[in-house]
Amino acid sequence: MKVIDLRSDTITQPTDEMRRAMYQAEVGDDVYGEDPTVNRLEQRSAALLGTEAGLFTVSGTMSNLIAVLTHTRAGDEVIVGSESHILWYEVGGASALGGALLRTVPNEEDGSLDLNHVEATIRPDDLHYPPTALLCLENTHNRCGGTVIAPEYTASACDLAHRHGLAVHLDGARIFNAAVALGVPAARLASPVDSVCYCLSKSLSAPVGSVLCGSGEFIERARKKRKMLGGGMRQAGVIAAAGLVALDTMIDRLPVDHANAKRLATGLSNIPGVACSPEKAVTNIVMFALPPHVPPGAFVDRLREKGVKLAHREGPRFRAVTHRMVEPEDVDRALEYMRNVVEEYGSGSCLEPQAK
Ligand code: TLP
Repeated sequence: MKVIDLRSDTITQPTDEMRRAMYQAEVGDDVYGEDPTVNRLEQRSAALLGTEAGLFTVSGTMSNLIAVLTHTRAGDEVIVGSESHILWYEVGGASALGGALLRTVPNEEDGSLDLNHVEATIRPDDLHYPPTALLCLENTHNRCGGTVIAPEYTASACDLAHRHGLAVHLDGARIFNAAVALGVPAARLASPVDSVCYCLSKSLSAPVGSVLCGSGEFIERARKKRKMLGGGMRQAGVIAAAGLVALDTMIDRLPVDHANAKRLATGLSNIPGVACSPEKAVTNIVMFALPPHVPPGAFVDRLREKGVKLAHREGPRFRAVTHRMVEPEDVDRALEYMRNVVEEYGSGSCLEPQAK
């Protein structure tokens, strides 16, 4: 029986075409700038995001960390959303390795930050204060449920930040999902920011990698930070080749994942007691909450026994992510199992599954 893995789009595996390209990749030592396949991926990425240059990195986490290290000095303050990936899931690297103070502004439901709140958070010039140097945005927004922020918002946020002398970094791990959902080129979402990264190994299905993009001068400095972190990868064309195939073949199919997420969210909203808003599932991430009487751990275990893997968030909250390896019939099967497990726990009168 096929395992339906809804934990993340990071679990997607390379296609045959990617594996062939990896085998045939022309390579060189990328630390000398001599890997033609990496160079092509970096140039292609920069062109897609409308920037001057790109830098191939190991992961989204490394791209975000390099961005923080390049934009700031130790002791600078960085404004991030309260639900941002940088804050929650990057092991505090910006602080531990970059000496950055992460200052949070609450994320709005759509993943944006209230710009009045951002402005009030920027430190004035005062002997006692650390300088605020960077604002980080995220699009699509992971913890907000794959939500998208419009180019107009990003432009206003950048205007504000630049007026106060801050740089702006966009964590665009899933920026192509956002671009497809909004019907705009990814370059439009990235054009006002000072740096942007996207991931090849999520909904684009490549096995490894992320690309950080920005001005030529920024990327030159970022390249040195990557080397400092041990991220100089030598014959990295072997993995960059899969990234190039991902850009050629995976962006146009993202609407399929979005339709599957909508199908899943709609089905979940029809299970009595489950809280899910289909209108919020605009890309490939679905957030939902179980009724209070269904124990989250048992829910995960029961579904796993049936071949469905899910990511538990906090309390009753769950995340399900659609991707290339999930078909509409998988969504329907997962929904059927989820409904069965919720129904086994009855309507909340007891904590154990009711006997059949
Ligand atoms: N997110 C992963 C986990 O770390 C939670 C996932 O399964 O969604 N920015 C954003 C918005 C991300 O969602 C992720 C990955 C990253 C950065 C980091 O990318 P990697 O995992 O390549 O370091």
